[in-house]
Amino acid sequence: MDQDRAILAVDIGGTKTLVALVAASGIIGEVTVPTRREDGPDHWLDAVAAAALPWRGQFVGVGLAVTGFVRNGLWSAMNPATLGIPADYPLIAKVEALFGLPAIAFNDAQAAGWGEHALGAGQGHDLVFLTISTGIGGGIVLQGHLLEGLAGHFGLAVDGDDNLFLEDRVSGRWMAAEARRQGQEVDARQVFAAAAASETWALDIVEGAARRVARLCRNIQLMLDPPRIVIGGGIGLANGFIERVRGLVAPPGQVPPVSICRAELGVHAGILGIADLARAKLLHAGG
Ligand code: BMX
Repeated sequence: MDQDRAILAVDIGGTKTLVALVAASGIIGEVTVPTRREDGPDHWLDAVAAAALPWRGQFVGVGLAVTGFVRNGLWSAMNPATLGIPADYPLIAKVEALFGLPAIAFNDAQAAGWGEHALGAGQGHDLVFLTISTGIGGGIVLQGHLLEGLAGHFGLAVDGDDNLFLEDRVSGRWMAAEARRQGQEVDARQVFAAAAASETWALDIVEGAARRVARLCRNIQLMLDPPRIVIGGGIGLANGFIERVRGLVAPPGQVPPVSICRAELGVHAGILGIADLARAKLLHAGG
């Protein structure tokens, strides 16, 4: 029964953590908990274990899609403002000890890119996935292969002469900070609501973020020429954002701009992608 071979799939982002039991047939159950930024990774993993308690004994491995950089089982922040992970945190060793099961970990956007390639908007074709969320993450699938390591960390490209990260001028945290600068104590969701109500201050913020993402899409087209760019993440999927980005992408020369589509798996792209990767890597021997 495919439930016997289910994976505990975990997506740890800078704002929230999604914990799900995923079988080959799809998601069996899921819980979202806040990522308590100030608590640190031991506590984040304890919260994952607590959320997974009802499914104990029902999964055979753990797949982690995490904001930040993972190499050799060690987890670090690229932008500590997105999430303050201590350098070289032994993520795989900790998770394997916590659950007594094998684990794998990928960057969250890379896992989501794989999810969209295998099961979502990519339909088996190459793509670049962008998550516009607490930060901006990216996953690149070229010739059917997911690029690992630093590949796709578009949010850390420096934007302008002041060396600020691109994501620090686009993300949900930036939107809230911009709103605050203009005397509005609101979060990113409320910025979108105010933009939908045609409030000028909010329209300016959303438009500024969309213009930068449009520029990024054009640069990605020039560098990688993927058949499509798939956009997800809380900001990316917010009302009207993708349409705005599409409207702002300048065509590179005389060729049409890259096709930009919405993540079909929505907020589940990361857990579905990491579950698929975990199934391939951890269960392969068992067929
Ligand atoms: C940052 C970086 C990426 C991540 C992206 C989106 C850190 C902690 N994260 O660029 O690894 O993919 O944010 O992350 O350096 P999210 O938390 O917004 O999903």
